[in-house]
Amino acid sequence: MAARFSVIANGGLASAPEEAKREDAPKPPQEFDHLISTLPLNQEWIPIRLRKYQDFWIPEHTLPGVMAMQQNFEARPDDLFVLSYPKSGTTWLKALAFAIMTRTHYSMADHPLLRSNPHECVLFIQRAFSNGTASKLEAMPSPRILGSHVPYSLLPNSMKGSGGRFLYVCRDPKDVFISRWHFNNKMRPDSVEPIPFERAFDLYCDGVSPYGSIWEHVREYWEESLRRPEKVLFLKYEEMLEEPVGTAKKLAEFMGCPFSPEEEKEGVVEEIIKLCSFDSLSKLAGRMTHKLNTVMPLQSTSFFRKGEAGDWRNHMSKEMARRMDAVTSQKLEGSGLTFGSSA
Ligand code: PAP
Repeated sequence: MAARFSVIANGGLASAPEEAKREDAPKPPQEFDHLISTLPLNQEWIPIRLRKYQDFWIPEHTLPGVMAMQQNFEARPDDLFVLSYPKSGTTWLKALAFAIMTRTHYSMADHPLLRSNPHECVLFIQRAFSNGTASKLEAMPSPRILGSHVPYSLLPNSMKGSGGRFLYVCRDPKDVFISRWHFNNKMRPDSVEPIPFERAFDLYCDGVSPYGSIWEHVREYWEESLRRPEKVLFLKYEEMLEEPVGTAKKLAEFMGCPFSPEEEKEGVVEEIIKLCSFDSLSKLAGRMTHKLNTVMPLQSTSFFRKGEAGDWRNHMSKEMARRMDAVTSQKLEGSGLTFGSSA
């Protein structure tokens, strides 16, 4: 069966060091600089500076892109969006969605995911706008697959009303926090002290972390998935780990390209799961191309650490875990959405 989707692997973007050297390198939009400078600022998640914008704390370097995206991004009815709060399983979901959509285009022996970071195969919309490379998105043939960490309420209207489909992945907020903590430390220059763990914990519980309150983020997308289940597929990282085959089939079904009985018999589902697995991608990461963020020094390997559920147990005291669970219960009360508790 021919997959319905065609996707540009590696959006053709130069690597950051090359970009930085070129005088004609794409520039972020400057029209929002003044407005951004007036927004509340938090500088504790070094090296990320956060600005409070429309109730969410957004990384300052991304904000011109988020604002430009809000104004200018034109979604198409057949777009597929991979959406998430950062550190919730984005890289994995991008890999799975990309591999499923394009499965008739590439052989497993010469697959783009063997050499390109999933973030290269599925580009972040806000990053393309902040890098001044949004024209690359427009040039992509339909149907496109694109990603974003932007909260639902901040999305451009064209995305909310486009008829495009959303894949959203969430994860136990305790593990997201631990993953964020490690990730931030990797981004930090050696000369800068890390944010103290307890302080990071307090800020996160108060919703002051990159892309704002995780609870507001997941709640908005969760409610949208209840309103429009045919357009929003809401996934949990922990369930993906437990049920990879069921997840891959659910994704293919939702994306409009279900696995045929022949594909299932031939083991295509298992091949895709293996290609996108943490073991496989983390081993390849050192050799993967990745569009390094122009502001933060990031390696492809930074996106693969442990890839497990429950690592919070190795970092948080019982008291901290109980406190975060209490925030989760309170913030998600009445929504019907729950996460595993520490009890
Ligand atoms: P991003 O928002 O910066 O893209 P994201 O991919 O959402 O990050 O989250 C990274 C987490 O997903 C890491 O979790 P950890 O720190 O607890 O280990 C990373 O290891 C995990 N991860 C990345 N790829 C996979 C994968 N293929 N399978 C399972 N987990 C993965």
